[in-house]
Amino acid sequence: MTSGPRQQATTRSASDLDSTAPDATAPETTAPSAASRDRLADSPLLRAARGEAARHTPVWFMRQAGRSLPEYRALREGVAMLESCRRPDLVTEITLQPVRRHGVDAAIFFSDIVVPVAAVGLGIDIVPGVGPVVAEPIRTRADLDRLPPLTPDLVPDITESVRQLVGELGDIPLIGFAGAPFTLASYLVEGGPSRNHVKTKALMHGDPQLWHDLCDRLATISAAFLTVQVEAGASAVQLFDSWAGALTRADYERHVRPHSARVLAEIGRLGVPRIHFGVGTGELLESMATAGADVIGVDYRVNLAEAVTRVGGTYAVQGNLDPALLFAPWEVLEAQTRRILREGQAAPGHIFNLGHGVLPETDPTVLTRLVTLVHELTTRA
Ligand code: 1CP
Repeated sequence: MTSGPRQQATTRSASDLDSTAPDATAPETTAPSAASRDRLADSPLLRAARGEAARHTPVWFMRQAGRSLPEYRALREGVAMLESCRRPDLVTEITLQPVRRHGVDAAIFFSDIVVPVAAVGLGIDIVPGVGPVVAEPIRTRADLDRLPPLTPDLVPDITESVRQLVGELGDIPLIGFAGAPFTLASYLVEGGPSRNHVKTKALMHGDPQLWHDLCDRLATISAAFLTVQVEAGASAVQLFDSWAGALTRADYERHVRPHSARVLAEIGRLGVPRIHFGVGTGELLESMATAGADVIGVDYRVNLAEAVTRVGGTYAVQGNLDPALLFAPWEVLEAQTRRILREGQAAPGHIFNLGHGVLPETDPTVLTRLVTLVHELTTRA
């Protein structure tokens, strides 16, 4: 286990918890102290997400937990992906691994976008080397009955994992997440990962009412999954519409945005910052920005300065280093990081991240070095 500044933070938060323990009725309802809550609200990630100046530019990485870490691979040995997402001991440890190792400014809840649809009873598995695979895809009106609402009693383990994590993390924010309706629908309609989303688009255009009803059910499930995480203590959320970049702007606005907007509106009532991200969404950024998030995630194909302009200069942005550049010489990586940090200054807030997830072959020591660089370059006196 790598020691570092986050080690200290974990120790400090653990003692916070100890100090409140005598008043608590049960360990899982132990509330953090007011001082700890203030430190969390003042964390670089939450400040940047609210568009406020932070003591340094916060940095975390999509897919920071996972196969790039040998300690993750060791823990996952012999445990199926979906099972690992439902075991609080594993979820807590896997979520904390990159925080300890890299000193990132946020943890992202270890789960998967298909966990809530599996929890409502849909037959779905995550096949190694493939991704989510649905035994019987959703393609007819009758199939919608297989997507009932997600109620908290179906995911008590998620509540338990988040509570455990928040206790361990102290003043480091936990980002909860869910898949947006379009990206979830693509897996459910296609039956698995898809390059061209052919069946999904055929349904969207061939039976718009069924499409909307399907997305409506998925929006209800996603909003409920995020609500469970926030109510258990997640202090920000990210809505992943990973494959929205496959759509024209007109189709996105008509068939997709209203459903993502409903998820984001429901979470808005809980008062946590909302990040919205998709891949290949350069042409959609302006439309995505009006879906209701506070922070717009930018994929690596768009120059960050251009992205800030496209979203109107009023939203905080997150991104957007090309994950493939983690394999390039350090000087290249450093120059690109400096450029992105400079360009991010045009936005009210900037959260440094990759433009998509960490690739499994990535050398984790490069990620740690990158976190140090971002902090060094942006720490304010
Ligand atoms: O055994 C393994 O390690 C399987 C790989 C893996 C992991 C580590 C999968 C299968 N899911 C996850 C965890 C995961 N999934 C996280 C938490 C880890 C972190 O970020 O630190 C998150 C946020 C997700 C979200 C997710 N799952 C998305 C949205 C983010 C993105 O990358 O765009 C998507 C599209 C999925 C589906 C999925 N799950 C797994 C895979 C390989 C895929 C993609 C398949 C495809 O290409 O369609």
